[in-house]
Amino acid sequence: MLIRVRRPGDIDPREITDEGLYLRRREFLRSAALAGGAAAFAAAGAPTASRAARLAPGDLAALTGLVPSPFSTDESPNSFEDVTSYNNFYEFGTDKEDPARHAHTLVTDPWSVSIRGEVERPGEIALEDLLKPHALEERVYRLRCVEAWSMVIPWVGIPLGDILRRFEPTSHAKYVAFRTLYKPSQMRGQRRRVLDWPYREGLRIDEAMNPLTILAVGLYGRVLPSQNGAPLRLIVPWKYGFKSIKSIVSIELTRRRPATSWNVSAPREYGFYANVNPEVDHPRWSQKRERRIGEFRRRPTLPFNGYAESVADLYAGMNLRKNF
Ligand SMILES: Nc1nc2c(c(=O)[nH]1)N[C@H]1C(S)=C(S)[C@@H](COP(=O)(O)O)O[C@H]1N2
Ligand SMILES: [Mo]
Repeated sequence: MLIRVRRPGDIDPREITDEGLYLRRREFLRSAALAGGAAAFAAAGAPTASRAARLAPGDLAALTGLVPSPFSTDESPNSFEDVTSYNNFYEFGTDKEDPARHAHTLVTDPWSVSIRGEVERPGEIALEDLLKPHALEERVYRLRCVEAWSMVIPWVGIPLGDILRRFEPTSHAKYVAFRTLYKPSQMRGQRRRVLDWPYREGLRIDEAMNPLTILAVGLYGRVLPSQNGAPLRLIVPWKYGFKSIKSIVSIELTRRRPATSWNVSAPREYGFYANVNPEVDHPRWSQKRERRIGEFRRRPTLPFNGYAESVADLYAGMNLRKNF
C-alpha cells in the first residue's frame, strides 16, 4: 500500500475536491499493474525526504524576443508556483508534488530529437538546431486534465507544423508518434511499471499541423522547468492534458495510428483522440465540469476546451463518443 505522507500545514484546499478522482486513477493503475504480475509495487520503498526548495522564475534562463499570439486567451494565467508545483509527470512519481521534488535529476543539456519515418529528411537533430530557424511565440492556453482540473499557462513555443515541414513529410505520413526519454537512472518513476515506459503519444497528421499545436520550450518567458517536461514538450490545448507529452526525444511520422501510453493502459478510459468533451464522461467520473486550480467553484468544461472554432472541423462526420 502506498502511503501518502504530508507535512502538517501541507494540505492545500484546492487539492481536496479532486483528490478523490486522482487517487482513484492511481488505484486503478495499481490494481492493473498488480494484475499484470508486476512485482514493481512490492518494491516501493519508504518515501524519500522531500526537497523543499521552491523553484523561482529567476532560477531559469530567460527567453527573449517572444512574439505574442492571437491564439492566446486573455484569462489570467495560474501563478508560476501553481504551474510548477502541481504536475503530472509519472516518470518522477504519481503524486502531484513528485515532479517538482524529483525532476531536478533530469539532464536536459545536451538534448537531441530523432525525427524519422515518413519524412524525406530524417535525422537526429540537436535541440538548438531544431529551434534555430524559428521565432518563439508566447501562447497562453487553457490546460484541461482528464482528472477534471485545469490551469491557464503562458507557454513559449513553436508551431509543430512549422517544425515538421522542415523534414518534408511524405504523402504517406498520416500520424505523428512521440516518445519521452527513457532513462530510469534520471527518471526515478520509471523504475516502477506504473505505465509501459517510455511514455508515448500520438496525433493525426492534420491535428499535428493545426496552428494551435505547439512544441513548447518554455513558460512564463523562461526555459521549461524540468517538472513541466523540459526541454521540449508537446501542447495540444483542445485535448486532455495527457496528450501533451513531455521531454520528447523521438518524433516519428507513420502510416498507421501509433500506440499511446494511456490508451494502452486503459483503453476504455483514455481514448486516442482524447478531445476535451463535456458530453462524454470518463467511465469513473463526469467531465461536465472542472476545477480551475486556485478557484473554489467548479466551472463548466467547454467542448474542445474552448477551442472548437479552430478545431471542430477536424472531426466533421466523426462519432465523438466512439472516437473519444
Ligand atoms: N512524459 C509524460 N508526459 C506527460 C505526463 C506524464 O506523466 N509523462 N502527464 C500528462 C498529463 S496527465 C498532464 S495533465 C500534463 C501536465 O502538464 P504540466 O505538469 O506541465 O501541467 O502532462 C502530460 N504529459
Ligand atoms: Mo492529465
